[in-house]
Amino acid sequence: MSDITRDPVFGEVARALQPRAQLFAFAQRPSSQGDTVSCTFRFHGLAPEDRAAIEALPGSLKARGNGRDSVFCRRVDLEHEAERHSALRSLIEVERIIRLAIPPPRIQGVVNVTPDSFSDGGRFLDPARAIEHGLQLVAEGADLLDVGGESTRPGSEPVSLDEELCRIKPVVEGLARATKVPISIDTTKSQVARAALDAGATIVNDISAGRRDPAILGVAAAHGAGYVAMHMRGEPRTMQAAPQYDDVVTEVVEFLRERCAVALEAGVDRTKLWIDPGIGFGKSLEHNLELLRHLGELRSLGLPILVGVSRKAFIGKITGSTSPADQRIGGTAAAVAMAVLSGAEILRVHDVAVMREAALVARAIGRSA
Ligand code: HH2
Repeated sequence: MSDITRDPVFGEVARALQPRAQLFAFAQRPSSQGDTVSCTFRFHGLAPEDRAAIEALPGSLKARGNGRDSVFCRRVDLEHEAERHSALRSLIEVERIIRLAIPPPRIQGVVNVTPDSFSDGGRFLDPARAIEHGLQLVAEGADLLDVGGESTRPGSEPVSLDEELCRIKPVVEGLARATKVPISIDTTKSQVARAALDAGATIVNDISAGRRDPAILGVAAAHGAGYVAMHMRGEPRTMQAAPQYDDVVTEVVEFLRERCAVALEAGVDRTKLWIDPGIGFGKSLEHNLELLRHLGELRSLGLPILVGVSRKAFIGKITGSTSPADQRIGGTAAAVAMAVLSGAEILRVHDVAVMREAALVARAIGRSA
């Protein structure tokens, strides 16, 4: 077995296909006519029309698949110049199809109505200031707003129901009156979700994926609301105490698969269901990087991917900077751009104008004409 990225002919194309495609075999077999190589790519979450387009390519890769993943393989006689060229041409075409499938990014602006959020705690606790801030994010290009009344930063203490209701209700009401941009409510409590949906929110963003208060799923379903299921290991208060995984990517995918099945069972509309790997929620630096590197694997669930990297601690760990969290703008932009290229569709951010720019440029570079 040799590494295709080192092959002079296929290497460049194979590198360009990653991270949206995963090469998992490039076997070389000697034959009487010369060396025959067999290259195999696996693509996650390809839309049926993209898969059909790849299968229809002339002299193309043969496809097999298990319904979620599409596997393409092709045997090439390295001595045979024409065959080498046709294999390369089909890989280039595959790359074009994959790139065209990068979804347009949507920017979700964060409105934290809390005294203790990790990067902007206390700045928007006053409802009028929170509404003003939300409208400023809309002016900067936010496609949706995420209102939250409970900090979930590592080590944070839970907030009482009354306190959370009191924080978010006037803000959701005020924003829903003032803007047509959809509003999500960032909560794990069914009563808070219901109050926010009654006040004009249309999406429930639940970092516990329905485990803290299972009734939240029924509330989202009854309102015909959108629902974000996020992965978290443990609880915010303790989640960063030495999180352990055997294989973080597979475990997150399996967790989300299971929680989405529960949400659908409770009546949540599949077309309004989103998934989120939960960057920073019960994950070490290496776990976060591994998830961002292999974000494409979440596409196997066939649902839009939301990613929240904005200003998070892993960025400070990488840069070694001791500056306050709200200055992690360059690192956030880099992570947003990479997430877009890996297929993230909704980017949850604090700095809307800058991250919208980063996301749009990343997509334009990622797509080939
Ligand atoms: N991150 C935070 C809060 N809610 N929701 C989703 N779906 N995904 C995330 O990554 C996510 C989230 C943490 O960020 P922030 O709201 O700014 O901080 P705090 O929890 O301290 O209020």
